Amino acid sequence: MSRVTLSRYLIEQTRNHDTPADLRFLVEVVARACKAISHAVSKGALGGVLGNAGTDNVQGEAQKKLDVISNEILLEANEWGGHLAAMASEEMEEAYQIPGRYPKGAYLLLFDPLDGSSNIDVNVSVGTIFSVLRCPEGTETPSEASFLQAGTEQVCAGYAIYGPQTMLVLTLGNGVKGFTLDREMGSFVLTHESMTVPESTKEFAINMSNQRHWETPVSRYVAEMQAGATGALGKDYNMRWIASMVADVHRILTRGGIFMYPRDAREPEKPGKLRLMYEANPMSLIIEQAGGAATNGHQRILDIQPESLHQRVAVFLGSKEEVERITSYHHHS
Ligand code: AHM
Ligand code: MG
Repeated sequence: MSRVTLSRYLIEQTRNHDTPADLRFLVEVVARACKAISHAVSKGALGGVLGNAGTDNVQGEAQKKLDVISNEILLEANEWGGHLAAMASEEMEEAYQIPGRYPKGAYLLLFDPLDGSSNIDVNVSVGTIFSVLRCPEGTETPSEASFLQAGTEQVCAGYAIYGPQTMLVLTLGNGVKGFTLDREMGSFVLTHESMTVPESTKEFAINMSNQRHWETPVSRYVAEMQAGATGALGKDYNMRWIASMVADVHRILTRGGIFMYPRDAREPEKPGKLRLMYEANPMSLIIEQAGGAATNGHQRILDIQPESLHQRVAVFLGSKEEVERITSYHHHS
């Protein structure tokens, strides 16, 4: 059987599911940028790309060289094609306007250029997460407000994972497809036709070192999982924490599980560590499209009305049964 490349898949999407041609082009350009990031990441010490850039981003986090390089690659790849009205990134405080010398398009692109970057120097999987929204009609110069749309408005979401293999995982709103990068050919090839999250699981992911800062529902739930087969949940659980959301989510899309980054009492004014618009929303759309669920403990993440570009949110996502359980614990505490 002939191989289905990303390009062919996207053309067939246009033909059979009315995916607009400019959205198709947008995804191709993002995928091309991800190939370039994959190449830079894979060079490691040989490319002189490891270590800190010596700067902080808008969240006050030290930027790695590869955070900055990945951000540049995505901006440069996407600014000239005429498919975007503006971009927003974890690494930039304000929206990035398309330079006046290029035409503007109908979409807004948001991304975390290199998620899990604390893992770069130790050679563990990292990734790029992206989300696509429509630019509100009649917007001359998109402002922060143009981006503040609920996750349900996303027309496309995806991530690239740079691990033993580089993969692109994508949803255009009709299921989740996985493409593996064929490095010799330089193309993404459809290898995972329909990625689904099993409804129940025996695996959880959370940073246990923050246990003393958790709220009651999370403490109760994790204690029940740790109690094992003789406890309230009646089964033995396994735990994994990669500290790279793309890698944790990728595992959940492959064999199920629940991922949690709860609200944290250390910084009460910040509801969680992860960012709503370019981490939680795209991952939630992918997880829901794969049959899983995603909430902030109280409501569906995709229903949250964003209030700012870099807003943080508590995240519980993965196998439906477990996400429903931890959400119900929040409702009854
Ligand atoms: P980043 O976007 O700065 O890399 O931060 C997000 C990452 C996620 O990939 C991961 O789930 C989390 O931070 C790990 O946090 P911690 O180091 O607190 O375990
Ligand atoms: Mg991130």
